[in-house]
Amino acid sequence: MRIDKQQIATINEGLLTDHNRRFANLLSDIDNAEAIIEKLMAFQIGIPSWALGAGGTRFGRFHFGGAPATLEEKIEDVGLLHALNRNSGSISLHIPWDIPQDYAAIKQVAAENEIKFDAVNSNTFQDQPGQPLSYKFGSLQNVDKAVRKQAIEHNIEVIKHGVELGSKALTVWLADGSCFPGQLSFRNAFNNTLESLSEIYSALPEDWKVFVEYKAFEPNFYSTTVGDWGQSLLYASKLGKKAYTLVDLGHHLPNANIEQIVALLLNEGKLGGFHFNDSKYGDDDLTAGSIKPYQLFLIFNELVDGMDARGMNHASDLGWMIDASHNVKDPLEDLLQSVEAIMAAYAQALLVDKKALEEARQNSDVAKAQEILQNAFRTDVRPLVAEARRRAGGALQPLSLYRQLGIREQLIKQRGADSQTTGL
Ligand code: PSV
Ligand code: MN
Ligand code: MN
Repeated sequence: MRIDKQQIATINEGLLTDHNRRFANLLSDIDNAEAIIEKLMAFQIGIPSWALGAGGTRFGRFHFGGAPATLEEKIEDVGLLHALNRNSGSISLHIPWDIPQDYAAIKQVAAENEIKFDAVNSNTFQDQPGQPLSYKFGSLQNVDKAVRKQAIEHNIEVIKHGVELGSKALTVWLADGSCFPGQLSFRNAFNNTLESLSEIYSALPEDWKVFVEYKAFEPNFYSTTVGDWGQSLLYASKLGKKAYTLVDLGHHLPNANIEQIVALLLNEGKLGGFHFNDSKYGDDDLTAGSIKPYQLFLIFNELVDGMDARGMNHASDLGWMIDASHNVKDPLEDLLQSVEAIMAAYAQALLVDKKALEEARQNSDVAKAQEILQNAFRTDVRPLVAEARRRAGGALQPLSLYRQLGIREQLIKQRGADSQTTGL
């Protein structure tokens, strides 16, 4: 199904008086609104194909109606999100959860929905049916060269799928590590992983990047072979200029200062991609901005500052993706909320008075520096984000429009109340 642009415009009409009032109020407080709106309109966040099906935890998965059963339907779902907010213009595929069969047909559906293909993700953290060798004791780190070879070949296969679809990056997340002291040699695990990654790196097309995602824990609980940003940076530096670190917000030890990590990675020119989500305890994969919105803002503040310092294009020079899941929400509603939260944090970061902040820092005026950041954070930027969406042809209120149009009900009618998502 597709949402008609005219439908969106008509419903926006009815909301315009209120919106204009709120927007005008906000405008009287800020002076760079037009520049911010332009940036917000350009910003696109990749939607993970795996967040469109039934989420869950290892304790169970709860079904919802109208779930996308094929890759084409997942792309259509991202198309719905993009039609509503105009900031979800790409999909990130996880292979083999999604195996593109007919490239031309898939690209056609993507084009009809104005969707591009973001980074492709390999999967060597599960054994697939019929797979000759097991990843139980790791993949790229494995003591057995044959297992490493199988994992390398899988990654090269994923790159090939990505090339066909027009992706420009491979994300490698490894579950590799150990559960108990003594289980492995840290040095051998690192060296094997580096050697394997180098082989994958050699298979990258000229204009591709590889993102090395780190994670401190889970499913291995004693050590992870790409366990933190230092280890990821080490791999990325040794691999070469096409290799970058990917930061997933849920992959740190509790209370890590992620904004500082982001600032330093950017400073080194080694930050490549992002997985947005939120968490209270671990890799909770909750809706972005739902638990720690101030942290999300502080991260964006460093992103904007660091990217500007390096003359980077906010919209295109980093891979922005969501990596969230949902146990109790309609996945499309959840994703609309995540995108909205990310856009709000970005808008707030664009509001920061950088000159005044620098002055406060030079004068060691700590209270003033804090005030400047908190002023931006406490500004209700929702009318600004809504205005950018409206100008791009999206909905002033995406979530209520989604409900008003009965999109879930229509999907259930079309796909059935018990349609099953492929993969995962
Ligand atoms: C691992 O926890 C991770 O964040 C990686 O990005 C995976 O690709 C994704 O989750 C799978 O759900
Ligand atoms: Mn992730
Ligand atoms: Mn994760």
